[in-house]
Amino acid sequence: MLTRQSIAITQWSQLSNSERQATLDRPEQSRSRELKETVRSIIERMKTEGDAALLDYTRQFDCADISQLVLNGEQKQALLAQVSERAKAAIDKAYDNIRAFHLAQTPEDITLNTSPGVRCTLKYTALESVGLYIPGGSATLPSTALMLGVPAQIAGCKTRVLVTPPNKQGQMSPEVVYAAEKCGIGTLVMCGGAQAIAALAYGTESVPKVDKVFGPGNAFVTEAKQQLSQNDSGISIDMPAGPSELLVLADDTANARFVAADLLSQAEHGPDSQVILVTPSAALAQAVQAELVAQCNALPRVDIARQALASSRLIVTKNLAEAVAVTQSYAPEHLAIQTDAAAALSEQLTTAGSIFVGHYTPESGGDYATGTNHVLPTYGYAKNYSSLGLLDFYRRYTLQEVTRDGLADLADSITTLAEIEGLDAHKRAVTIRLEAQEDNV
Ligand code: HSO
Ligand code: ZN
Repeated sequence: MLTRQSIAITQWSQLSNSERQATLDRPEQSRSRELKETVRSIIERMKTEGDAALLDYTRQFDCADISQLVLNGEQKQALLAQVSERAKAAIDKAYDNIRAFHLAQTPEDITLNTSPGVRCTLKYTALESVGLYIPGGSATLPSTALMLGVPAQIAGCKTRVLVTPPNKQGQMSPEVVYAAEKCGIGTLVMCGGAQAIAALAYGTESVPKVDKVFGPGNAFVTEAKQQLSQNDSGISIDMPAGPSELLVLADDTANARFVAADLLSQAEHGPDSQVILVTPSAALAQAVQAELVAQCNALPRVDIARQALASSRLIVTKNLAEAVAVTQSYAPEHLAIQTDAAAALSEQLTTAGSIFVGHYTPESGGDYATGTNHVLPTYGYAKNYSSLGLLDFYRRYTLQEVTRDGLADLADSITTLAEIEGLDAHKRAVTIRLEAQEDNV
């Protein structure tokens, strides 16, 4: 049972600076030495034992006794046959919107002459092979398969591997398979946890090695992504991940029932999710507090939501400007603005993974179907990381082409800088060319 006492209302003006800091601190992430050591040993074993270790870990951690990791055509068809028409229509609609929004992000190469005879080009090339991690656990997430699969498909990454833990019966979610098929993902693998990330990073007999790993996951997955992106495997990762967060910035025009429903939609993700209301209206804070109790106790996932609400906050500020400042410094993964003139206010709010503008824009809209990506920076990383987009599936590189006249024009700059840096061979690479007869090239 959730009671009003379990969700405190905080008056921002009554807090000292250190109390303010503590109020906005994220809950400690469990990155204990023990967890790091467990992940390190899983990675070590995966590196040498491949599929055998992967099957063994799947038995141990997912309680699924499977003998084959990669779905074959027959298995895919059998799972697809279980997807209802209603589920297909929902996934189709979400797919279309996500595709449209990500297609519009297609990058364009740039070529220009920086000076006469000196031509520079910036090119984008799709990553060759990508691994897409879809968490299992308490919810199956076909929406995450779309968020990762659609941009990988548009970019044209040749090898696209989806990994997700099987249920205890050794099955993959039929809806995840349907979403993956729409995105043309060639390889679907039943494995999860740190062992799945290691399989993608090193490759196994049945899992292709990839260049970059995407997707959210639990503490083991996050730690494995971290370790593998720093060791000899050569993979990169999308972003550091943490528990889901929502901050609602609202004034007295907000509907307390809508606000509470939004806060609960993130709270139900996990006990470590964090949800925050920041408002200059004390009356709204009280109404939301009462609504949270009423709505939470009616949810099937009440136990999870209740635990998340215990570390969540309802903050009352002295005015809207202070509410904006609190929001900017917290840098939430999701920010919902439920105020008068929300669109105008959004111009002042930049440090968030994704912003939901106005009373009729629920956060769950972006989780599923508006078209924006739901893989977003958490834990304050919205200050320096971007929300996932099409560009994350490319890498950029540059070209330059210089004519003899162009080189003559650049010569002083290059040779002088080479002298300053004491790098004579650099200087000679220029002078040797300019001294040569043109027909000696
Ligand atoms: N809110 C989650 C994404 C999600 N919600 C998936 C429902 N399904 C993190 O952005
Ligand atoms: Zn969500």
